[in-house]
Amino acid sequence: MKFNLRINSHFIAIAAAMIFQSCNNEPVTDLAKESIIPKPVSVVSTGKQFLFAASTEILVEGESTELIKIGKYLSSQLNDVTGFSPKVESANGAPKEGNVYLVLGGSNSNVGKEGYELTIDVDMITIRANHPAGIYMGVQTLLQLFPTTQVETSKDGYQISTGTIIDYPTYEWRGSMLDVARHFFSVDDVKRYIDMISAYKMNVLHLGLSNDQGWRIEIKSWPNLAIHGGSTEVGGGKGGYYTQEQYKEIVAYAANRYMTIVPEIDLPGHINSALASYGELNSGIKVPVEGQFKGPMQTQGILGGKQKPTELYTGIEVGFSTLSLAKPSTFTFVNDVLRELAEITPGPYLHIGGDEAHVTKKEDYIVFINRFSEIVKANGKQMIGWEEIGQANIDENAILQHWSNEKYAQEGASKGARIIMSPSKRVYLDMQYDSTSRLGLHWAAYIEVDESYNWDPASQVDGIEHNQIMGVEAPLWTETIATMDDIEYMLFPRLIGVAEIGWSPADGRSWDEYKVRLAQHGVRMKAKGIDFYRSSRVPWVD
Ligand code: TNX
Repeated sequence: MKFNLRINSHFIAIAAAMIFQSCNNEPVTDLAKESIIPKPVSVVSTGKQFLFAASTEILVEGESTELIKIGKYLSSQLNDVTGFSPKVESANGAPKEGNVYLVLGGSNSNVGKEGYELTIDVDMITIRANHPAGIYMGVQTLLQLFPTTQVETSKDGYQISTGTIIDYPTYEWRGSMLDVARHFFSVDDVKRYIDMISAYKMNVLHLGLSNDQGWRIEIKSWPNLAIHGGSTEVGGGKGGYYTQEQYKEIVAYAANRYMTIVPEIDLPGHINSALASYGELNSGIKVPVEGQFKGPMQTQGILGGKQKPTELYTGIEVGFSTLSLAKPSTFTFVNDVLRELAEITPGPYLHIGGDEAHVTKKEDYIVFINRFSEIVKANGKQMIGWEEIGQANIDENAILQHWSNEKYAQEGASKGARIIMSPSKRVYLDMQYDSTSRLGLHWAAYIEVDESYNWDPASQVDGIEHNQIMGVEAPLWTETIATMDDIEYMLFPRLIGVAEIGWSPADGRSWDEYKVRLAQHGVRMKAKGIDFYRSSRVPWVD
């Protein structure tokens, strides 16, 4: 009796939702027509519908606490868009009909660590993966099959088109970098950043934790780095830094979203915030007065033969500062900083910067990078550096991030390093969209939305092929970016395209097809309060 009642209420709800859908202009009944980004590897539609109703639960296989955690995340995300509060519990044997089922194991082995199979039948939605990360990625896809806001008439439920999606990433590294040194951003801002990029299946957040203008991470053995070196930012604002506890909170937040935090301390250049904090690191440098390179230069760091800290720097132009091989304190400092950073970073990577060391002699630069590489290794991590590290004695243990000079990238690749693609003309999200953009720089290019989408990592640099490329990363340098709204405007919608480049197969990708899917995501961004750039090249639907 009870069973019948359930079936009946399920049936009535389906009928009601069908009436609703037929009044609606364009109901999607074909799973293959959904605007999923990144585009899945394969979508097969079966033309029916699953009703996601107020009674729908999220069931997980067995007693896995990790699956329960992902289930609770899914439930809270669905609560935002449906108003329902799906219960999350163990399926306790075979899952009951009408529910969402999360299950580990038994999926297609092709899908690897982050892939998944999402099967939507009339009776059940199943996400199956080899690893919890894959379940999480499948959840992101499922969320895109729901509307973005609650529709009054859909209180009876939401129709989800049936079919099967088999999906997995092309590249293991799909990331973004946030420069918190030029302008500081709070822990809550970083968490929002993580959520925004994770919705598009990105799995790396690289944090630029130091630069000439600011030092943003507490180092207990050198406390003045954060206290003094973190006390300002570009333009002279108050800056800030993360305590180690706050940094761990960011790392844990990202880990819950299957995202790795990659911390960067920029060495041996871009180091004024440290030189301003500790006189003993100085051998005397010429610093532009008030940050203006065209104006007078002032010698700092040495006064009357005595080592002095430099002034804090709040300008934009860089390339004037360096650590000194001759100073005994230099490697004590580097060892302490990288050791403390490694201790609070569970991920396998430390990024040592290595870019634009214009006032470091080339022979010194090579000695520096070789030493950093040993120190990173001694701390159990793998070294990442910007492409200039290709000049040093690196090998297949190093990872090189290409941004501008293909020669350095090719040199590093020929030594066996793996490559992260961040070509500045395509994915530097601090570049203006066009000459009228209210924010951003344009030294590399103006980058409209189609230009950041229309390229392929595997054919970007001659001689660097697919199997040497770890993936893609879109940096957001923040010289001109000071608020969360600024971040959102520069990131969106370009970041969505970069996420697709990292995840979806290059074959069959085209801007003309992609822009139509992207257009549907305008509503999604709006619903999440993302202040995005409404490019005229995208046929937005609202
Ligand atoms: C170059 S890219 C830099 C950054 C700047 C950026 C501005 C790189 C490795 N160095 O220090 O913030 O340009 O677009």
